[in-house]
Amino acid sequence: MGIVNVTPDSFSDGGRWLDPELAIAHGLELAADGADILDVGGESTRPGAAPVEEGEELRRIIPVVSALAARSGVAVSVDTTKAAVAIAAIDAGATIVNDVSAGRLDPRMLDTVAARSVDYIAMHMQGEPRTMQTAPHYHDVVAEVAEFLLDRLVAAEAAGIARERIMVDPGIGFGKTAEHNLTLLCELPTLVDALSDIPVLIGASRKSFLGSLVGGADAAARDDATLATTVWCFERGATAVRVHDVRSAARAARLLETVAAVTPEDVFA
Ligand code: PMM
Repeated sequence: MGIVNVTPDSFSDGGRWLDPELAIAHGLELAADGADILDVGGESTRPGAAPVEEGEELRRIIPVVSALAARSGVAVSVDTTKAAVAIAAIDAGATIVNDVSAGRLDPRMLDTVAARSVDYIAMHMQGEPRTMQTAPHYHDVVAEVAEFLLDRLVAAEAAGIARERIMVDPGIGFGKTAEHNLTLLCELPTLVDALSDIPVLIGASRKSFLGSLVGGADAAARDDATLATTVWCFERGATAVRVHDVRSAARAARLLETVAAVTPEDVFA
């Protein structure tokens, strides 16, 4: 999943793609780089971010969703917590709703997704973006995140969203310390097991805990650490990763598939 942030304030690329034409060109490049999904968002969820009003969110993303749905040749997801924005994006061609609130911020979200028969990504977040990094606290972060996601799965299915349309995400960086993020990655197989057959998406790309682990003050310098994380996640049961640098992630995914499919004798014959 390639990230197309049409925001002035996302943490690593805020403002770069605010002009719709630039965002569209960027999305097309990510598709050419090997993205299977383009995730278009108009509201930053970085820690401390202010909420964006619905009209402004629509103004930012709809031209981008419609152009990418028509021209990219890959699926478009809309990164929003608002049912009205999801509806407009679906009408513009999006086929996936990526909801960082897992249906808790807008009571109409789950029904909307069910009625439109699109795919749904439910993410874990402790608190809300404005305050989530103030004092995140867990007794057992892996068990609590798994329990939350299983609860939201029940709610989504109760609303009428088919199970095979649902993907879940532990929400790296959303109400979590660096230690919580690292624990979720270390124990990814436990999380994947607890979620049985539900595909897991991981969004660690350029997040600040990677900088604190490997150094690299600016967000783009975290791409190397992101790539290592991508390989780790794919090897430990993740189905998808949400990344800024699609080219390297897609190459790594291809390599992993090739290595998994052959024996050394095949390679050196
Ligand atoms: N992270 C961000 C935004 N949306 N959606 C999902 N499903 N998972 C994430 O980890 C996630 C997300 C924040 O990162 P950005 O500012 O780079 O988009």
